[in-house]
Amino acid sequence: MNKGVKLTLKRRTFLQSLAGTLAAVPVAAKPSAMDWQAAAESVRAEMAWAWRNYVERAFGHDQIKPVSGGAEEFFFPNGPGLGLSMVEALDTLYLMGLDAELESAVSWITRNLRFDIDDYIQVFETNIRMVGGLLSGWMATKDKRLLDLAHDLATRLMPAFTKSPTGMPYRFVNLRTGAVRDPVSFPAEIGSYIPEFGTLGKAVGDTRFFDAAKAASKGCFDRRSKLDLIPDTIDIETGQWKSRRATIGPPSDSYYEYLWGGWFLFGDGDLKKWFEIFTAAALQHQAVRVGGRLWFAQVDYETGELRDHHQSELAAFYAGLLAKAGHMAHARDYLESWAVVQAKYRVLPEGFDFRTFAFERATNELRPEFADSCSALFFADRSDHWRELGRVHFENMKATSRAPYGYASIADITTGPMKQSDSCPGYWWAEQMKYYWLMFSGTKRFDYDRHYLSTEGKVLLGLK
Ligand code: DMJ
Repeated sequence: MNKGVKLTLKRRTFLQSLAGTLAAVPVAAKPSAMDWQAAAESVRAEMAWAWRNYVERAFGHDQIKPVSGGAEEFFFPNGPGLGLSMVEALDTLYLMGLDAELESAVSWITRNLRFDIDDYIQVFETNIRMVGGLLSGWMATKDKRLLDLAHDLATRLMPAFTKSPTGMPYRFVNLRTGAVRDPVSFPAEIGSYIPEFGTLGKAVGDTRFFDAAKAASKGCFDRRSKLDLIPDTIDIETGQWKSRRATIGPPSDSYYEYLWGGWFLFGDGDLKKWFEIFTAAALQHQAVRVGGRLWFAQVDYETGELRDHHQSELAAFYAGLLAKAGHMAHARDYLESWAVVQAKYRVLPEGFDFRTFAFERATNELRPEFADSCSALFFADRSDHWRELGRVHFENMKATSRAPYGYASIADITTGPMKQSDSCPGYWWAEQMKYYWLMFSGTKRFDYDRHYLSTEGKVLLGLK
């Protein structure tokens, strides 16, 4: 059994626990007509309902299929399942005071989750989802078995770094043998390790994790152009760029996020400098105004020439990153641009042309980035405006994505009703449900003044 959660439950009755999760911190700067506690309870009720469905129909599998009630795996299509959704959910359950659910998740994980698997796994996704989830789960419960699992898993990822001639990791590693494959990679997949590896390294007293993660990020930084831009594709064996397209969106996005994160968590001055250099370059060369609205375009990394007007939904995270780093004017402007898209379509399209708003992809994979930025701006200035945008996001998601057995991605946002697809990505459990809850609830279990959430929404600092 999970000692950490048991101890937590012993200290509090259920009612104390419930009261303790709500209405503790005055998060709004001024009074508001909105009943935020009711909004928070609605989020919590949806989480508890979705969790019950996952337990009944997909427990231990990576993901529930919310339309049919089946299950599917994310990492290894033919199994084994790694209980991804429950690893993703750990700290969200804790923050919501869903302690019995948390206890059952920890119990399954500690009994069943083992990583001695003779198969290749994607290093980036494994880190942000599984290593990060186990670490924040450990912080929430104090159950050292979760830390041990994170340690074992991250150790199995390490050959992706140590076998690379440049220090930038291979994309896939065999968990049992340490064999590596796929040398053509992307900044996000190369540089999204510092918060998890640094946190783990501190906990187990091993600096090799942080050092490998930082060296990987440096690999991209050192290859920047004279404009301080990097393209989005590279061969990590030769160190040669394989594209000229610089973007703050995918597949580069969390590279920038983690430079800031590494600085914030560990006070590493190099990471701060690299982040500031790249942010100045993005604001100078990629920021574009159309009708007064701010967007971030793709440009040639050496000339700065505009390449296209595509805006990926995933780029919405950048408003939050700008806010965290203190660029509030740009952060506000960029999130307001996204608010216009939300008002127009209810659910953000995966991709569109920012001049015309024409769809490039009319799907939405149950994306959290808009809610992520709403929460980041709300934490920064406590304005109800941002959490109201987040509340609308939540209500729209409820109206369009709620399926018989959980929350579903949208296959087509242009149909009425919107066409759902039979999939619920793991990040749904880690990201938007947590962002809504934190914005609306004022839970005592979170430090609203000093915290760090990873790119996958894992709280690596600030759980109380
Ligand atoms: C999440 O897995 C992470 O936020 C990642 O960095 C990119 N976006 C997805 C969800 O859209």
